[in-house]
Amino acid sequence: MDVREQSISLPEWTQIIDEYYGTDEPIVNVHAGGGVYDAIFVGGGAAGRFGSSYLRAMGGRALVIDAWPFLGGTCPHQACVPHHLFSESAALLERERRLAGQLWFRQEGEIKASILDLVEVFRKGRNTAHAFMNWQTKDQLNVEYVLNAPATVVDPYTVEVAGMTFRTRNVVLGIGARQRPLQMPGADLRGIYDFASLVEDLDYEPSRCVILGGSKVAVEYGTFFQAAGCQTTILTRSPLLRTRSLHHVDEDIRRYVVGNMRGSGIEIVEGASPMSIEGNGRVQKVIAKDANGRAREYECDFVFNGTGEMPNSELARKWLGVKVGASGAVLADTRMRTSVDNVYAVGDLIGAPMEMFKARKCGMTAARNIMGDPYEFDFSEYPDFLHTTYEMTWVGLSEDEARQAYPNVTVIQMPPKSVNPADLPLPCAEGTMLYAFLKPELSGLQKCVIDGDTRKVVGFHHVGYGAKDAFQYLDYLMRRPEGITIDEMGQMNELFLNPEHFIQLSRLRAGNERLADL
Ligand code: COM
Repeated sequence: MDVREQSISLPEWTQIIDEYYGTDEPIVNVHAGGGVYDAIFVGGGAAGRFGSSYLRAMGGRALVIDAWPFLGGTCPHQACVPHHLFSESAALLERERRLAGQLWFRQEGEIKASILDLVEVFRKGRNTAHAFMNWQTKDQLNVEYVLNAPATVVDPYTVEVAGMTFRTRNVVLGIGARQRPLQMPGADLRGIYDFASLVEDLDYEPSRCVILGGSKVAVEYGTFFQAAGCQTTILTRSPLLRTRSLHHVDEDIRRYVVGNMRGSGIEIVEGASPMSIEGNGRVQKVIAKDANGRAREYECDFVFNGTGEMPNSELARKWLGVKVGASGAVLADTRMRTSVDNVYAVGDLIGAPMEMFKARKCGMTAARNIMGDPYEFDFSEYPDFLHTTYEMTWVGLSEDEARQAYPNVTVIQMPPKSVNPADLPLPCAEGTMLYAFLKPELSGLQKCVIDGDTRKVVGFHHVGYGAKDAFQYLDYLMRRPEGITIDEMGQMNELFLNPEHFIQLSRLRAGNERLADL
């Protein structure tokens, strides 16, 4: 289908995507007249979409190719968007359960949700986001694309797709990552899912779940399954939320959150080594060694693989011979250049962190460099979040990390360390007001870590709801060369009540010449 000269509405795009999904009919949005592109982006996920748009904005000519009939990649199709739908549902369900029988809340026994129904709601709705991305990229951003057709990169200057050959000055590879498969007896049984196959293939209502792994995905999906009423066990080797990539998670925050996950009924088995999955065609149990080496059995009708993702580097290597690191990620420098001239790699393909901000900014970085602007992107530090029933958000150093780095560390914390959370309804923040009045110990936890000598904030940590937004800007303020001091925080104008009380708490201490904990 040639869409170049057509004006296609959003509902029409939704219909086209529905009809083309699973076919091999390409959707072609290519300007007439041929010519050479500045860059061909292979992969139309976040990195490809933002990279191509940026390149276009800088006056370049970009073509995006994707095997799916839509742009946006796994985020709206299988990853971030369903995860947020499920996590939001988990928070609502958990609130109902924790407050059951009070005010208008139903009795505990009545609270149950169908995982399958919610998956179906997502499947039905996801094409509207896909439609928007196709429409916006063509009609607003004026970027060319060929969709619903896999690309073949012949060399850094030639890409073939759907029987057409395109010439380019550069190739940008953004072909993503996929779930790492389980390697153990029984891994081929029915009833084993991951974040992608859950939304593609689930066709029954799970009632007993075992999660393998302790990744963010394991925690987030485990929380959702439990909240929906599906008894869940997480089998993890490392202590939960103590994997290497989560080193900035503060220990007080971790204990609070993991304690609450246990309080919601999730069984968390740390130090576990899964050995096999057993069943008769379908999963029936997982066998795992516990921390003492004893084999234990966990009955289930649903296994969720949360062991992490691996970059799709095989094709990149086969097409162009780009160098790949030990983790399987394509090696790219801070300008997204690979080992092969005029070949860039972006997004999940270059490894961790497999986060949206990194994907989009990698695409933008490649575009800037291709267009002659030698921009470098360092993503070694960044604000981060994950969902348990709560939203956890953090940026900068944990208290322990700060104490290793600075001799005088001051902490502002709510509730304060010396107070039993059950005795105090604070932080009583936006998003946790009902908890504050009905179950004070669930009102959240906030911590601000300060280098007492320079008075600069070196870490913010939050458990509650709605703080992600603030953390995007706190990250910027904290990471400026001049940083941000507690005194400057205390000068800011808060919109009271808010999800994170850092401004007003800072103001209480900012006047002190010698800082003290709060
Ligand atoms: C986000 C996809 S859902 S993209 O980054 O806007 O392309």
